[in-house]
Amino acid sequence: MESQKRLSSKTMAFVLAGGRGSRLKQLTNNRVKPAVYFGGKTRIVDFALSNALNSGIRKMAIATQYKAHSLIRHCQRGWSFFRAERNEFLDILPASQQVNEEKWYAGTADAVTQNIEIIDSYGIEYILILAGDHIYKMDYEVMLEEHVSTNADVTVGCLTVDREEASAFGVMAVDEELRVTSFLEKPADPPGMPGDPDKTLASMGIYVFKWSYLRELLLNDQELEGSKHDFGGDIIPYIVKNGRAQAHRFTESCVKHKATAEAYWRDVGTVDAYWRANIDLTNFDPDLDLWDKNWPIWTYSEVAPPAKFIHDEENRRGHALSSMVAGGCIISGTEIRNSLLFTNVRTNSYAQLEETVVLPHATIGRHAQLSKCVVDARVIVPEGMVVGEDPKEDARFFEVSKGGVTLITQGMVDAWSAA
Ligand code: ADQ
Ligand code: ADP
Repeated sequence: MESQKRLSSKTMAFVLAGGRGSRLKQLTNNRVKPAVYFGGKTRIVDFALSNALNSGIRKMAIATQYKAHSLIRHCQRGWSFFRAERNEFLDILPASQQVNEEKWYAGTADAVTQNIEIIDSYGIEYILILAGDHIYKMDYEVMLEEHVSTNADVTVGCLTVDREEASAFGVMAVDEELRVTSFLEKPADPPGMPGDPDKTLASMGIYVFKWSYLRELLLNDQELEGSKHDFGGDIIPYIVKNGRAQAHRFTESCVKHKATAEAYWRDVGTVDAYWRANIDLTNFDPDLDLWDKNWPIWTYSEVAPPAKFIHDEENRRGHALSSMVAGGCIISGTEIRNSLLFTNVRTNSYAQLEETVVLPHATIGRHAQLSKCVVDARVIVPEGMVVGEDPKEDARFFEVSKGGVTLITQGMVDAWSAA
């Protein structure tokens, strides 16, 4: 019977993946933020896509714009298992000047508007707008059910954040029934919550709409003078004033591995937050459980043999303590602590890694010592390079964050070598 069908089967997930993520500095020089590696095997976008898949959604599209090659290649390799004959798919929608030859995607809403005809052809009833750049596990079916039962025009996913961080978010006030009564996009001085002045209710940037409703609104928005065609800046505030916007609390739908775990959601938009979230995975009991068989994070992963740890010829032990080491790595005579190594990393004798994230295919030379670093993919760290002991010296060549994390790219290493 149609009425008993899960709502996810009538829904498409539309993933916004066009924004660069410039606060990740040189990590997004050549790839957009959703394509940045996270967690040893996966990329950031895999979390939103896996949530959609695990929630039962089988129709997905990704809108891309900035430096999309790495993201498109990843999706083609890792997310191509949908079956067209069952009307399942993941469509990649590059900004291709669909409606107007002078126009790329202006704002996030415009990324949907420019694909209206394509979305019409999917025959869906609901559309779930997602951002491709957050790390979290969430069952979207719960949010869809709330959307339908409250009869809202839009349902906005929300969570509480510290008031001092809230100016990076859409900030809202709600009544007892969670109806949104005001919405301010990135206010300079965000209001606190009633009864909890140090916290603010923030939008996660994810929204559910009935497609027919959003479609009309988008066409209307095209005509509105002054609109930047942005969900957070224009569309949501418009509905709060002229329609019915409901808030959905993330704590109701987040997928936890145990009752006492935190409701985990991270933006990982800065080098500090990115480093912290990766290194936290090496904790004894991390809040983000990548081992949960009931909510797997799907990805494309290179075929590689198991990680190998070797004594070198001078009897130097290659070992990793409280760390995660992906397949294809060869740890030869290196001491590794509280670090995360992605696929196919090579490390050499007398090198030491401490609280360091090493992206795929990087090489760590002999006697190199890295502490609190993020090493970009394919970087060759030369013999004897020491980073993390003298922040002032490090800042001459490398990108040192406010929190004291050093980002190392090949260009920076070349400058260091030339000096
Ligand atoms: P931001 O994340 O700052 O705020 P934005 O920069 O528009 O908003 O990015 C949202 C998503 O859209 C990202 O995944 C980005 O990659 C993508 N994107 C940006 N421009 C795009 C374009 N032109 N085409 C396609 N994709 C694009 C939003 C909301 C806030 C909310 C936060 C939560 O606006 O209200 O609080 O998300 O992080
Ligand atoms: P990924 O992010 O998939 O690991 P890489 O780190 O190899 O990919 O590169 C990031 C992006 O930059 C990719 O889209 C790649 O094609 C592109 N790229 C890498 N090297 C060059 C280059 N020399 N010239 C132009 N584009 C490049």
